Amino acid sequence: MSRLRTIALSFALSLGLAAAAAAQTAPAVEQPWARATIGNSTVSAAYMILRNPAGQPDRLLEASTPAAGRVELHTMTMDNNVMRMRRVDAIDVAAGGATQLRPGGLHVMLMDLRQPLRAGEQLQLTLRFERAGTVQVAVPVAAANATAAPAHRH
Ligand SMILES: [Cu+2]
Repeated sequence: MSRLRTIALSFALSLGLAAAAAAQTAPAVEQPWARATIGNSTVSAAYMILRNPAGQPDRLLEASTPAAGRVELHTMTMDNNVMRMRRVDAIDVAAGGATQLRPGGLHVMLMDLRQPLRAGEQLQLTLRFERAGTVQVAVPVAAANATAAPAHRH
């Protein structure tokens, strides 16, 4: 192997290691999915697991997608046997921990959808974390009845 090629190889290797190190501290988004819309509804929600491998806590501050005019972070709570949604300023992810967004709980609320979401499609979601910055996620759209969830009312 030539000396030049050896240098090029070790450079590529160190780049790879740097990328791996960065990947270890950025939050990992696992099992993302969004619910298909019913009829001509313009609202839906996206769910996922946010995993934070960093040694410090992080917070999801904001989400956006070209597919929706408005995106909010929501939670759901039981209030006299009625599920109610409310907006939250941020979603915490503990250091070395994970936070699950799921039907009936925390979710990314998609509003003013530009077109209906159909199962099998994908939408591009941009998540902004307080510490880790911006993370892009491809979110597959699953059938409207993928898991039982209370109806959203806005
Ligand atoms: Cu909601």
